[in-house]
Amino acid sequence: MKAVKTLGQFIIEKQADFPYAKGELSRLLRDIGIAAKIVNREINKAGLADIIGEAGTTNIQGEGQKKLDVYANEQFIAALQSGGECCIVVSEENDEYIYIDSEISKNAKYIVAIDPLDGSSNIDVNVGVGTIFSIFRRKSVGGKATLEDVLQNGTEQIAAGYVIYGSSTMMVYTTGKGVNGFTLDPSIGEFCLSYPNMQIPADGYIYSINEGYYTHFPDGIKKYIKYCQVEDDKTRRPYTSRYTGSMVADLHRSLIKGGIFMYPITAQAPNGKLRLVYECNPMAFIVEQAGGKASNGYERILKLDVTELHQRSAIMIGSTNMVEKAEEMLACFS
Ligand code: AHM
Ligand code: MG
Repeated sequence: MKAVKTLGQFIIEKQADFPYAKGELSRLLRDIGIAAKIVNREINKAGLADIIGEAGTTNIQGEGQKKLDVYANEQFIAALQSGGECCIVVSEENDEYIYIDSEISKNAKYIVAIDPLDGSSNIDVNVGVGTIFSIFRRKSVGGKATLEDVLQNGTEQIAAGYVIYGSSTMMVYTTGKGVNGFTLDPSIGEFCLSYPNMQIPADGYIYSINEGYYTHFPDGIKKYIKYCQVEDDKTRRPYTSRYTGSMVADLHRSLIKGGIFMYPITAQAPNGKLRLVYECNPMAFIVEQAGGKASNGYERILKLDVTELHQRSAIMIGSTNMVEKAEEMLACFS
């Protein structure tokens, strides 16, 4: 019988990949895993506990927050605060960065960016949602970590991952040495290694974009959508279209089956909708580590300058050949 490998065991084993590691990153990842289990428990009983619906507050982007957004945000921040490895948390749900000022965190060198509940418009209808996280090492030495420590490019990430609360709950993460996926076994309350060394197929046959905004897309994107829909046996077109409204779910599918996820600029969102720090960079790191590609249509996502906490970016991400084809079509119009 094959032994189950838990997330905790795997993290400890992988610490050997970083010869000078003192276990801090491992502890940080473990803390995120624990918070994810707690959030998962609440999500699973959302309808029962009457915690779905609007929280009555708005986040910095002026979007209504769901109660579970607030709950997940508090839970992850609390886990990071009490773990002692993190000096700053930045969250999609908070206007400013949160400096962790406690005795156990005084030597903490990690910064965590988090989208605590991505795709939260799906909660009311019981469709998959997710958590996305990104981890950096602080650059400054001594004194308090600052905003400059937070505004690092995607290439500086030392780990990133997501949790998908779907038909089963999974945590997928990378520390820059490949991507591994763990499925939560509710009977033992542990994430267990289920997708070792995930590789995204270079070609895919599923495209994922909110086509409701079609008339507002740049011409290159319209051309690519038409390309996906044209019949061609050799390239197995027309492709299938799938869009859940949850980037984590749409990208998780692409990671496993191959595909492209796109959120381009639109007339309403001239810089794109998704956030570079909390959504695009961590997902780009994971997908690149799995052998895929992520760009804003012109440049590699991970190379984009990060100048603001809540900066937005267009994104096309997934199977390399699909992303390159979409880039090629955008280039026709620039
Ligand atoms: P959120 O972080 O506020 O939930 O927004 C991000 C989500 C993504 O998961 C998803 O891909 C996108 O917003 C959907 O937006 P739209 O409804 O405009 O297609
Ligand atoms: Mg989000």
